[in-house]
Amino acid sequence: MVTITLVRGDITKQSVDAIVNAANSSLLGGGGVDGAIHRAGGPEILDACRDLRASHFGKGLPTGQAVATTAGRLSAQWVIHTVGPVWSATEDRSTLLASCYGESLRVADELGAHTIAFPAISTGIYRWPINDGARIAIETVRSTTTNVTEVRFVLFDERAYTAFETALR
Ligand code: AR6
Repeated sequence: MVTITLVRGDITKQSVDAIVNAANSSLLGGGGVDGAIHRAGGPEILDACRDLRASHFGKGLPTGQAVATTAGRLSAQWVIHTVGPVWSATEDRSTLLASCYGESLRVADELGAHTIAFPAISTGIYRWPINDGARIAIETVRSTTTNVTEVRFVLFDERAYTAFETALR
């Protein structure tokens, strides 16, 4: 059974087997949690991402999918990059957001990762409303069959932490 834990803080500081990055399709870095992970993990992560672009993901990583690289200098062993959907008021993209969590857990299982830390995917630069983003995250993890034993949500601010606390109840 998977245990869900909530932590307020910086995902790059977590000691877990795998850290999930809220990336973009280019896999070549960006702001938010993506920028923080590349800064803290160092150039090895970007090198691995460039290799992925040169091989399997020539057109980039599609929204809702996930792929792993080294975690460079981070204490985690792997970074699992996933691309969340940009929030849309006119189109329901929640299946894609759920897919980010489900696919990341599938990749974690492939790697043999037992502990994994997620940020609140899409709820920053991609503007997904935090309460709905938290609900989708918790529901998806709860309904996914996985060998992962701990899923840790690392929430950057009080508002995100409260949203996840509410979704967990
Ligand atoms: N640790 C944990 N959570 C964080 C951290 C951190 N160090 N930094 C920010 N957050 P975002 P998105 C929270 O914008 O919405 C990038 O440019 C933040 O408060 O990082 O999926 C990518 O390259 C928010 O709750 O990701 C893409 O272009 C959550 O992490 C785009 O942003 C996600 O915010 C992806 O946008």
